[in-house]
Order: sequence, then C-alpha cells, then structure tokens
Amino acid sequence: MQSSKHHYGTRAILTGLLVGGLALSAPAWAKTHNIAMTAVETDIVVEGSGEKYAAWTFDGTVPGPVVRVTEGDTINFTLTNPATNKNPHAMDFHAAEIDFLKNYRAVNAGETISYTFVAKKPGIFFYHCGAPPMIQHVARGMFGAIIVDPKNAKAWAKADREYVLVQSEFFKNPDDVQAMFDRKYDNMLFNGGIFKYHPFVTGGGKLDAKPGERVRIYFVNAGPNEFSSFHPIGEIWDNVYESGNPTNKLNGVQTYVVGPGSAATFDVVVESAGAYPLVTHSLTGALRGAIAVLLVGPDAKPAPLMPMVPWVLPAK
Ligand SMILES: [Cu+2]
Repeated sequence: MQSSKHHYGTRAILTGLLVGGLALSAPAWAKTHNIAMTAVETDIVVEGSGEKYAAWTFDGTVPGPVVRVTEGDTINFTLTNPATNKNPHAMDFHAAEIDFLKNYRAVNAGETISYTFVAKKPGIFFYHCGAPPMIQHVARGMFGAIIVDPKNAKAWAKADREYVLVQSEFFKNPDDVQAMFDRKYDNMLFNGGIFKYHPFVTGGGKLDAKPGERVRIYFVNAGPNEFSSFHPIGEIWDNVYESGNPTNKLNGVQTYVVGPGSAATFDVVVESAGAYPLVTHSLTGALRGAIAVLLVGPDAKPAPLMPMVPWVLPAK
C-alpha cells in the first residue's frame, strides 16, 4: 500500500509535469519584437582624420544597430530598401533558423521584405546583407550584431559592463570587388573605424572599465575573409563562450579564433588599473587598425554597448 507521503510526491510530480507542459506551449517570458531597418547608402567617417567612405549600411551606421532579444523571443523583421538607393539589398540573421531562399533574398530599391523568426538559441550572432556580390555588400558595411540573451540569466556570471565589438576588413576603393576576392584589404576595423578606440590616435577614443569589473565583450567577425585571433594584451580571457552560448564555456584563454561570419563572447576581469589593448593577434590586422584600448580606472563612466557609432568628430 502506498504511503500518503508517496501520494504527495506523485501529485507534486504530476503538477510539475502540468506546469512544465503549459510553460512549453506558452512561455511566459517570450516577447515579440517588431524590428525595422532601412538600407542606407551613405558616407561614413572611418578615420580620426575625418576621412569618409562611401558605405552601404543598415540604418546609416557601420556596424548597423545592435539587436537585443531574449532566447525564445519572436522577431518580426522588415527591411526597407528606399527608392533613392542604387542597389538591391537583403538581410541574413545568423540567429534565425529559416529558409534562406524565401527570407534572405535581395529586394530592389523601392521594395521592402518582411519575415518572422524565433531566436531559439542564446548567443551573439552576426547579421549581414546577402545581396550579390555579397563580399562587397559586407565589405562596404552591411553587417551588425544580434545578442540573444539566455532566458535563464543565471546561466552565466553577471557582467558589470558590456561592449559589442565587430571586426571587419576595410577596402579603400569600395568598387574594387577584385581586391575583396584577393584579400587585399587596406585596414582592419573595429566597429567601423581605424583605431577608433585608440586614445593615442587622432580622434580615437577608448573603452572604459573599473578595476574588478567583469567586462563582457560580444565579439563578431564580419570578415568578409580574414580570421580574428582575439587577445587582451596584459590580460587573459577569464571565460570565452563559443557563439556566446553560456553552455559553450572555456576558461583561461589567451587568444580565441573567430572566423569570418562567426562570433563569441569574451569575459575579462581586470584586477588593476591600466591600459589593456584588445587586438586581433593576427598582427597585420591589429597594426592596420584593429586595436581597442580597454582603459581601466576607478573613474570609468557607464558607456553604451557600441561607443562612438556613428563616429562623430569634434568640429575643428
Ligand atoms: Cu546590401
């Protein structure tokens, strides 16, 4: 004969199953986001000298806006390609799992495209234009980052400060598609600028942090071709999460390779004040622009996820 204790146990399990089942069919945490972007063909600042570049962009900046949702959320996305543009454009979200032929097709100037996806996997993901020649649309600036936060915030340590860094190759002549195929890039960019976060360079800024803070870098390699070997000079990554998924956790990593079209999340806890350049240790890239100085001091102020985008220089 069953004891009453056993009975209660069974009921608790049944209740648990029922609640679990309901949660699966109607997740209380899931939200719906209506996200609209516009393909904008415009000049942007790529250097502290004020040098401009004929970019193709999402919403007028390189990188495009950071999209941030939570695992399980639904995204209704619309891309508008204004009639004033000259080229077809498209949008490919690496956070989505949907038919590419239907959803990632290019639309002509004067047209829009809409589609819906559920961000099922947490992480940091690349997004980019896929209109042909894709190598040129990416090289000219049509890319960005989407963060899918884990639905369980306790899946990893809480970050005290967060930044998004997107690496990409810069080709001085935006129409030289052959140079893009031949990997003949002129500079390596972080967040659309040459030495944008290098305080010793004209017009350059920095990334701020306080000693002891857990700084989380959502890192995306837009390419189009080169691998990044992401390294914090003077530090060691406390944790690296492949594709930014908390379950893909590495410990004590000096450099971590992020291929073109890929991404990872990097945590560093800097013990003492000072300057810690974040670089691609593929040095031809670092020395041509991909150095972001993490300046650690007690007076560090709060900062946006992607500082200095767009790069607005002070009037001379
Ligand atoms: Cu495009």
